[in-house]
Amino acid sequence: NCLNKQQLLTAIRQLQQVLKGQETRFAEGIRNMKNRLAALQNSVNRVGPDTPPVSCPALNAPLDGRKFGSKYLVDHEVHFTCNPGFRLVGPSSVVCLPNGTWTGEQPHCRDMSECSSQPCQNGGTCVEGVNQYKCICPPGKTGSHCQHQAQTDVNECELYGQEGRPRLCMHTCVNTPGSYRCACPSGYRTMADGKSCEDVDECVSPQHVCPRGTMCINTGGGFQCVSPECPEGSGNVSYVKTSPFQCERNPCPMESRPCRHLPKTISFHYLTTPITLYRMATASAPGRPGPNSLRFGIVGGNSRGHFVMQRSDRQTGELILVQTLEGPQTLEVDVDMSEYLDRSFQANHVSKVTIFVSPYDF
Ligand SMILES: [Ca+2]
Repeated sequence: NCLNKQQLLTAIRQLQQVLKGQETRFAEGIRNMKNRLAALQNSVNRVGPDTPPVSCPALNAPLDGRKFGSKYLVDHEVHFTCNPGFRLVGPSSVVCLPNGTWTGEQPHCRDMSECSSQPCQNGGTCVEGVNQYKCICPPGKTGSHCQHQAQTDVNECELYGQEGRPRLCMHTCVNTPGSYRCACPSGYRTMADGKSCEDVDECVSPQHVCPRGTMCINTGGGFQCVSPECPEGSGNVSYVKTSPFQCERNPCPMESRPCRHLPKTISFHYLTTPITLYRMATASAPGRPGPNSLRFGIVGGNSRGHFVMQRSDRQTGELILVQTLEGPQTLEVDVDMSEYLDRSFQANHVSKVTIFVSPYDF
């Protein structure tokens, strides 16, 4: 049943035509495809800039740790853990944001042994603690990491507080690292030399320190409010206040001897320590002869043993301190001065002296 030559040639021509048709359609298909690609390219170019990325940068597992999650698309999470003996520093999980970034930095794993980072300086020895390490510093070093040069402080207060040495401070010496400072007790201020203490005069302060009707007396370390009162009159004797610190007896009836022996004047004096002394003297009234004899004495108060009254010249008596005073305390002493004319008693005057003794020797 073999084809003859003529039949075979006809079959070959037919097959050639089929192939040519195929070739034409194939070429058409290619052309079509090219046109579509060109159109697509044009439309893509028209869209403009690139659309934002929809995935985040790749992440690595931390050194000495593990990473869970391998999708880096928006809203996907990646988790991290550390191997035993290490702790995570940083977030344990991150999320990919629509802007193509993660919600946090990639964490890392740190050796739980704090001393492994050799935090102690200058040859300090690191000792592991429960939650933190401690540095044991060599001599001459100090600080949490042995980072400071240790100060060798001299306690000036102790040094100069010894017998026979000059005193550094009037009151209290306070040692400070590398130096010292002086402190004053309350009611005193430190003076410009930084060592001496000076009393604060509360009585000159603008706001009223004493209640109405009283007088302010400045004392060492404080102040007192005083209201000197004249003695109550009785019978035909009466006193009148002639100044804030002075009382005078009204004239006595001619024949009243007891009245004449009561003080003609009473004055009030307030002293603060350190006490020098108190002087009492007489002055003659103009046009009238003064007394030609005076007698002084202590007639009252709570401190007779501390003082004596002695004459310093014809007209003056001095109140003299004869015992050491320990403060704080308040002493009162009433000093009397009697005037005589030709050995005949004329009048006497009383000074009521109040002494406020401060607790300090300055
Ligand atoms: Ca004062």
